[in-house]
Amino acid sequence: MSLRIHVLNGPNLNLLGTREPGIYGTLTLADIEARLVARAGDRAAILFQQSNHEGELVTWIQEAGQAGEAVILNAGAYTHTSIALRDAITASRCKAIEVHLSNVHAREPFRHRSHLAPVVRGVIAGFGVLSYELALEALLSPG
Ligand code: CA2
Repeated sequence: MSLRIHVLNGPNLNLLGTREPGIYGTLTLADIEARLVARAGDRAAILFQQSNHEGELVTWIQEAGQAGEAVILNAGAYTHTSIALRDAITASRCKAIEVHLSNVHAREPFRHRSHLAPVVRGVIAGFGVLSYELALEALLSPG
């Protein structure tokens, strides 16, 4: 299996499945990883990580970009605040898709702005774990 896809998760997503099920559902991050690994099958290796630290996410994006490998990125609240993550995507020429479990546009106004959206391939939001799976399919689609 030669294709490697990094799935990077930002702050507080380690709490998934334990709180706020009305917004984020009942699946844990480990459940999401298992769904992606199963869906990818032998089409790609899924490298799944979570960090509460902005700089660690920057480093992982740089590493993926330098390796020419794609990223599915749920940057959590950093989506709405982080110029550093945006610069990392741009500078490393990382092929990234931004995903969100919730429909951020149906929520508070501060969640409507993404610093990442202008520099990623696309944005998928509002479909729970399916947001990640749709991003995976987009990366695996030819053309
Ligand atoms: O909908 C998404 O995936 C978000 O990226 C989730 C972030 C939020 O800041 C974004 O606006 C949208 C929050 C992740 C925190 O996840 C929690 C999970 C369980 C309990 C509390 C927080």
